[in-house]
Amino acid sequence: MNLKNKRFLVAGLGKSGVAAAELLIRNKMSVRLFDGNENFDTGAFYKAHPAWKEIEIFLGSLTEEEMLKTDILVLSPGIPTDLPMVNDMRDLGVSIWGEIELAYTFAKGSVLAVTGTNGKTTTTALLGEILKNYYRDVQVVGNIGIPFTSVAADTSEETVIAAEISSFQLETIHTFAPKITAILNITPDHLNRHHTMENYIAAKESIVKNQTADQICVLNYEDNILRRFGEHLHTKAVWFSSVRELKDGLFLKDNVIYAAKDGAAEEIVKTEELNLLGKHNYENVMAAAAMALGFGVPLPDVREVLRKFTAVEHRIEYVTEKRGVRFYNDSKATNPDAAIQGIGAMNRPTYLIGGGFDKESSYDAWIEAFNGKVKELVLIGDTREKIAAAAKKHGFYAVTMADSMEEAVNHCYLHAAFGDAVLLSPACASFGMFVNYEERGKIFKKIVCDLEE
Ligand code: UMA
Repeated sequence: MNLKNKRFLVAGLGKSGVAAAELLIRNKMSVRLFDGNENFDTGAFYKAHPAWKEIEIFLGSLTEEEMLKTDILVLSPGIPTDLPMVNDMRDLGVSIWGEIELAYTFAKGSVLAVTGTNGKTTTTALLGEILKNYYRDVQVVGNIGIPFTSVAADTSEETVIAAEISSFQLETIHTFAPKITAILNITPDHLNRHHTMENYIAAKESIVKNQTADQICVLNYEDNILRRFGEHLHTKAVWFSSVRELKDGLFLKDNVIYAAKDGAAEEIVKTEELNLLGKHNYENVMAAAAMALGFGVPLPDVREVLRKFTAVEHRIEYVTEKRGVRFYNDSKATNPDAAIQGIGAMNRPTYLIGGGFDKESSYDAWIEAFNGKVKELVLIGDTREKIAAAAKKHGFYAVTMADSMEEAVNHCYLHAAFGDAVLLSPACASFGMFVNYEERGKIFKKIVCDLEE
């Protein structure tokens, strides 16, 4: 598409919007900015971007006249695609692009893209490390926290890009065509945004839509949704399984991860050689390895990085041990399914800190997964009553309410015995109490580190 005379409006002035605007400005495009927050501090924004003084910023809403001055609306991932303003602009013939689509249009090189409900950050980070160990020019971008647009202008045909792509970002792709994709798992999440599970699944599965028949999509054989999806896939499915031996694909058996081709299996790595814990992490390892191998990284080079890689911050991250109590930060568990993996990875009696912003999730499966491991559930945030009621329903009564993270951590430390674990694995978003899950995790770690020995 010739973008020469297109007029862009970038909506959302967080990380993605700023990076998208920067890319457009660098390419001398016509750009205006918008944020739905009427109280957005434009003074501070212009101060942080002195060269953008001439660029108009609209706040709160847009008149039809302003909408008509736009050819392409670049949406930040956090902005729902069915907002009245977005619908109106679509009806007026404005193209709706996500920040990922914009980045892809300007970027060169090969994209390897990871999506899924849980595990995408670990898998993308690991894939990025494997690629960096083998290729000269590698970028790791996307939902992991680095907008794709922030690196797009620095890419060349040789650049290899590992991209973590969320369902929000997939809703607004058009030509985005990764060479290799992976969908790790699909379980209910973000239903407040996507409204139905069908919409959420469709968003995730659309990651393959521009792939060609000879390109690879890595899929989890043990995920029922993905198994069905893989049967009708127009690209090549490469399966991984943490449960059964596969004739073709990657699998975990007797604590060893293998890669199999036509029934002949070759060892990739033993789980004891990894610095990652839990079955879900072995699945992440298999997905990252399958993507790298599929892209052409030789097995010994993949293996070398697998043995070195350590956990991603906020994902079942070991913090410290105090008086024999081990603390783990799993703040990234922003939904019940991720939190099920968090508690699943614990091998000690656990004080579990949960709760936060309500994404209309059901907490039943999470509570069922406690499996006798949880000594006490300490709840914070808006969802605490709802979770407590679900716990009661499942016969789990050891529930305590806390008004802050500090109160929750102190309570756990006071009651935990030598050999116990304290796990922050909220099963909820951080919104309302913290800026994001990273801040929640950092505050948790700071409180833990400040505890008296
Ligand atoms: N805004 C509006 N209207 C709205 C909603 C938001 O104008 O209806 C404005 C806000 O006022 C704010 C800006 O949009 O000024 C924020 O934009 P954003 O929410 O898209 O956040 P970014 O800072 O651009 O971060 C986004 C991703 N955020 C979301 O998807 C919510 C980050 O993922 C990502 O790391 C970053 O782009 C870089 O690519 C975070 C996330 O929570 C980690 N992702 C979800 C998840 O992992 O579960 C999908």
